[in-house]
Amino acid sequence: MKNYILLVFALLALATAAKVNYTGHKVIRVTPETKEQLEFLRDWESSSEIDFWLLPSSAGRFADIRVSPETYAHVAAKLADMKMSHTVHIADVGELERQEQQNMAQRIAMFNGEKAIDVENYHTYEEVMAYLADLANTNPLVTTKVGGTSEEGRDIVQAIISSDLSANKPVHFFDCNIHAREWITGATCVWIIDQITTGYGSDPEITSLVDLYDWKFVPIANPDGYAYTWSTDRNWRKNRLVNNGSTCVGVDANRNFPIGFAGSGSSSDPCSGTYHGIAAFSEREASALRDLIAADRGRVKTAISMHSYSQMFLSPYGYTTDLPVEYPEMFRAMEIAVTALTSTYGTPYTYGNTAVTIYIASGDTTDHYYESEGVVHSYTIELRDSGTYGFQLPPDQIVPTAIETWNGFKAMINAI
Ligand code: 0X9
Ligand code: ZN
Repeated sequence: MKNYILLVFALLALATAAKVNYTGHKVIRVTPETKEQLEFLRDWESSSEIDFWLLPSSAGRFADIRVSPETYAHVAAKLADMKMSHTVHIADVGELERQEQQNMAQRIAMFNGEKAIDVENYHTYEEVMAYLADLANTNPLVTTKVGGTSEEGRDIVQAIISSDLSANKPVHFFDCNIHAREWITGATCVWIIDQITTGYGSDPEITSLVDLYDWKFVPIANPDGYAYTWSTDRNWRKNRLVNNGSTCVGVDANRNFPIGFAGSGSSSDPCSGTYHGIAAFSEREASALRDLIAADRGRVKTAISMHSYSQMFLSPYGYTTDLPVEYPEMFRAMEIAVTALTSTYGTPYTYGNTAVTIYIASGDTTDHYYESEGVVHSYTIELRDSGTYGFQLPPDQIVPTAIETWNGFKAMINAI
């Protein structure tokens, strides 16, 4: 018995030791004021392992950078060289992660088992998959479809909610958590799935939304990256591809789509957080989403990619500042969504064309859904918050985030 306890402790110690320790890591905020400073930050992001939590966007708008105790002095000196000052925005990322663990444990303790899973909490890949499998087994509205398999062998699963699959209704398509650390995105998708499936037949609004449309969600579009954020590195963004000829791991699947592939706002350096991969659709996550949305070609009414953080509603294009011909219609839809979202709890959102509102981002989902699949209402939403907690958004914000987001989507869908 004693040996067994020792073994458990040894394993626990090993597991903790194997986890990236963010104690003392800071998130610093820096605002480029000139074109040169902006270009410097963008080049730096695409040619290094420096972890940008918020990518540099435009002059006058801040970027967030995570720095370790070892790299802080070097980063600060480089910024000072470029005549940029910074503020410490998060003093200790490790402390945030500890709080997150504590908050999650508290919520588990509070869970009363009324629902299949505690949709008010964050969950592992396995838990989310078990939840979807259970829904498919018990709820006649729900089926699941495997869009592909990750490098490490995990299924990329789409949950389909339909009251009549043979009717080929218009589709609302969502991809969530393509960026591994953006936990609120998968949690919001799971909460919306729960709302729709439990509300059908009792909530008249939801009943009519299911009678009119098919609803399709990929709650964890990047399973390997997501699993890695639980096991090893809470702040991992990309997938877990072992890149040939580099010691750096991972491709940003949200730069691996063909529209503007390898263009500005994506990196050819495997060490960068925005590495685009060797070719468009080289990544299993990207080809899975390609195939899933192509299966519904001609009937996808809205396609929404869920990201965090920064509270923005963004339309194509990401790869060029040119505006799509339908931009006035997109703008109208975003305005309706954001008005409904913000009127829920007052959470402020900005919205508009991606390349203009934030930054040029080439080869992403939203441009592919619009340009290749012809989905006019194709958007990226950046959920809460605006940087207080960043990716470690406390679990007590899951439900309010999901409620406001869902209100925004419903208002938009009813208006287009
Ligand atoms: O850069 C990204 O991939 C997204 N932001 S994030 O901080 N979550 O990484 C934004 C992509 C926006 N692209 C389009 N709307 N086309
Ligand atoms: Zn993202």
